[in-house]
Amino acid sequence: MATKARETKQYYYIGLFILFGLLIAFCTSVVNYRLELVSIEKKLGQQAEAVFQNKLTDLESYTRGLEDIVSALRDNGLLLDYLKAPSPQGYHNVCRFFQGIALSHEELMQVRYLDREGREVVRVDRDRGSISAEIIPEDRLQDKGHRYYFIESSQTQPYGYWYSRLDLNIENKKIEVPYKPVLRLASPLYLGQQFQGIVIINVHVKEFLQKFSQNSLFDICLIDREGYYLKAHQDNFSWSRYLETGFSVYSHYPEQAQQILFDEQTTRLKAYGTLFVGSLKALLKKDEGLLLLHARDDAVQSLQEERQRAALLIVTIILLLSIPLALIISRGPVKLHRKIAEQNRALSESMGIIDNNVAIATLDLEGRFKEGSTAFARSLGVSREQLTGMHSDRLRSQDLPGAYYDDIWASVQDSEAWSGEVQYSRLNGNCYWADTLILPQRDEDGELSGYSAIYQDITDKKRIEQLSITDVMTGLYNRRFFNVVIEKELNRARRSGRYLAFAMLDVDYFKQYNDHYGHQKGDSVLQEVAAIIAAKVSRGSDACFRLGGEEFGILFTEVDPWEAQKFVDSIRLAMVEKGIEHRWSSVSEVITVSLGLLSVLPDESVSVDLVYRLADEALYEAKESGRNRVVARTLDTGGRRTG
Ligand code: GH3
Ligand code: MG
Ligand code: MG
Repeated sequence: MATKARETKQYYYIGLFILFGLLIAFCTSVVNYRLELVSIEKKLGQQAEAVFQNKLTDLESYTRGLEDIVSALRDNGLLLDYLKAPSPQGYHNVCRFFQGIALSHEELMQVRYLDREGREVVRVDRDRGSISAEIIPEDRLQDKGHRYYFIESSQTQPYGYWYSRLDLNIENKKIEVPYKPVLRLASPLYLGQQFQGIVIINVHVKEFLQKFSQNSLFDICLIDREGYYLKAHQDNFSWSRYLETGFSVYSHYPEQAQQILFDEQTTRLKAYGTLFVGSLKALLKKDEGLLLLHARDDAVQSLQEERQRAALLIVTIILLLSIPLALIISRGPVKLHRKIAEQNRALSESMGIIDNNVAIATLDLEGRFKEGSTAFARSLGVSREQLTGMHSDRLRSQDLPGAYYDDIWASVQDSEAWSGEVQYSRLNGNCYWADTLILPQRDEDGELSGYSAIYQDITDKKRIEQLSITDVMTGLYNRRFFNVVIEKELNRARRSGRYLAFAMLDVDYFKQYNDHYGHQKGDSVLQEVAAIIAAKVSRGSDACFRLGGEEFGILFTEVDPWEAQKFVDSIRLAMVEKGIEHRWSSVSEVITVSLGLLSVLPDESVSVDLVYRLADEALYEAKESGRNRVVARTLDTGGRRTG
């Protein structure tokens, strides 16, 4: 049973430690998760920045490639020769060169040279992906002098480049379907200081934009400065300005739109939660567009999952660590617990032994029992519950004066501890003697708060003691006890300066009584005599003894020898009054007694023997002078004897 309990306790501690580990793991995971959430945004920001820079590079190298094409057309010798000295052969050569260039780049839709008035001079058209490029014959060449691209590009500085807006190709004043996103790039041509015309290419940018807007982490959109989509990751949003679909940052990001469009744009990305915005101003010359990078939900989720997996891993590691750790750590408390349990058991065993065998009790300041041991309750014949709250005065013996107990309490309150043999009365009236130790109890401030008492039952000892000092036949104290008491009383009288009175009593003609009435009747006479003496001697300080045979002793303190004599004589008279027939007595019809009394005011010189002898002499005199009388003597400290 005990082993099982111990094991349970061990599991309890192990469980507790694991729980503790779990709690820590949980807390760190929560903290970690919170931190990770912040770092997800941070990480997204970093990735967006990287993607953005990549895209800028892509765009830059793309436009540089286009510029290279334009510069190759503009600066080539065939065109310059033709302009300096026009000839049909020169024109043909230029056309073939332009055709060659057009065929060399898939995305070129149109390659032209316009003269200073804006008339098309050389024009090569090519359908995207087609293996042929058509040189447009002179009769189909048009005048583009009024078109915005000619006007704007012709005003560009020499060797500079002009970019058109990014828009959809229009064929016969209608947006060509399928949509063809087109970018025009032109450069003016000078001979010396003389403006000659422009070289212009139409680039089909669909494929480039397709690639440009692709990314695994972000949905990438290009918008113009009004917030309309140029190229969106979802095709139906694209070209919203031209198709008038109404899609814009206002419809997709109503809360951030204002900020996105009107915040000052720098080359760095700006974050709006999981949306990042960067400016393409430096590259898209005409379209001061913005690049939107919106973190894809699946990308964010996979980042979060990655974090969750990390958190889970931490929890698992902590758990795995905490189990063996818990096992190791819990050993200490388990051992400690066992030790404490063992000691508790030993202690409660001891307490049980004490409770059952030692009579102890605590009392309040009024003398009421607060608590008492089983042994104490048992010795009083009550239950522990009955004892609690009971006043200790209920244990006072009726045979003793109240002052006897009051004195004890007075000295307990005066001193640190009190001990002594005390006679109590059990609740059923039986006598209970206890060697009593009373200790005051003090509270934290040192104030008296009550008492604790230890009682050792000495009733039996007292009974034996009583027996050893009692005369069996008469119930009075015996001669042996007289010897002890007289010594003490003599000392006490020496200290107090009060008279000690000692009377010796002897039955008159008792031999005759025995002879005629029988020994048994003689015994009962002696018992009667004892009863009469005992009834007279009732004060606590007085005592009477059977000194031997039909001789009795009475010890009492009396201030006045005359009073002492009167008292002793009252005993003699009580004996006569008792009227026990004694026809063989020479002094009376009834039993009479003679008494010798000594009242002594003793000093050191007065011995027990002297007291005894003088009292005996007085008794002898009482006998000699006729019996049934008292002869009194007084001895004061000077040793004077008076009759
Ligand atoms: P006196 O008046 O001089 O004292 O004469 P007395 O006969 O009383 O004196 P004595 O000393 O000669 O006799 C004492 C008698 O007391 C002797 C004895 O038989 C009797 N006696 C002593 N002890 C006991 C006792 O315990 N029981 C009985 N029944 N008699 C006792
Ligand atoms: Mg005698
Ligand atoms: Mg006698």
